[in-house]
Amino acid sequence: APVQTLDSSKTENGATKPLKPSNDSATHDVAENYEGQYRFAPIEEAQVSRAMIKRYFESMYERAISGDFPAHQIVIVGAGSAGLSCAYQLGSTRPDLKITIIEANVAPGGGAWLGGQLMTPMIIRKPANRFLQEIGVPYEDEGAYVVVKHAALFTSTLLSRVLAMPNVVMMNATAVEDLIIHEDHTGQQRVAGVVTNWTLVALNHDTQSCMDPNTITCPVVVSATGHDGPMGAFSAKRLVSAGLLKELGNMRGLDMNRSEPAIVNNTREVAPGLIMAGMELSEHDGKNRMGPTFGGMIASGIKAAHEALRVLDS
Ligand code: AHZ
Repeated sequence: APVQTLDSSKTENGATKPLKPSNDSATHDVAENYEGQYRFAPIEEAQVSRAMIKRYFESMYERAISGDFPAHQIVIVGAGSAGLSCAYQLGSTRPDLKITIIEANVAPGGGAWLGGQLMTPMIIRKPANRFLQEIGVPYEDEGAYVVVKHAALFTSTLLSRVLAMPNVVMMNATAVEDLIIHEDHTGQQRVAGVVTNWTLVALNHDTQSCMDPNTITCPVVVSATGHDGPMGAFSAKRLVSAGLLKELGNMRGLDMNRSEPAIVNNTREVAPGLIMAGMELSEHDGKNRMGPTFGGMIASGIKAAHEALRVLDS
């Protein structure tokens, strides 16, 4: 029998046949065609291994260093709503830059897979809804704010837009466990990249002998690691222990009206070479939290992209 590949699910004009509920005739067609004769193209196990290894390690090799213009690199730490919004803004406006996202979790998205209290609708205050229009996420308009029917629709759309950009690389399941801090000729300390390890390794430093990390050098790092938690507020805490920040401001209580503009307006270069965005700033500066409303995260991510470009181009 002829080998059937997924291509045989194409119609005569080349379009993919949609999978519809089983009582639909199109599904019966597919089921009948594949009944007992569905075949995959042949493959060797080593091909699968090599296809992944080659691309992953080539990408690690290429991203280890920033490179000369036009290959400048910006590293974003944390793929929550703030980090991903920053990546979108940078990746779409500056295709000449290498944008590298390091995310500690297996699943990128941070806290943006749900609205609040594990409920699904996501609230975004105006005018940040313009970003939804730009990336193509539908919403219900409620006047001062809009509602996306499921937070996962926002996060999955933003992720797909970001990851489709040829200049973006994301390494998830990878933790930033330190910052590279260089001293310039005037004695000023400057963040010059990140120190990474597989997250599973980073979580096991206490149970094994020394497991040294890896590095990525770049002129600008954007840190968007969220508020304090097992991994969060990473750079803010490291700035304190490295002597670049006297003490953590510590996140303050919930006040939606104060917190969202405060986070956006204070998104900035908090130490030479380090831009901070999103809820990590609440720990750095001692600002209020906003709870389940995400416009501030989007706008902070976009502002972080502008700040990163300002530093890069200065
Ligand atoms: O896994 C973390 C998450 O995906 C990741 N991260 C943290 N530390 C890291 C490290 N290396 C690599 N050392 C790290 N990745 O950073 C991401 C942070 O996402 P988030 O959703 O927690 O933060 P955000 O600032 O993008 O969004 C905050 C959303 C919140 S919290 C809040 C409140 O508590 O009141 N309100 C809002 C809207």
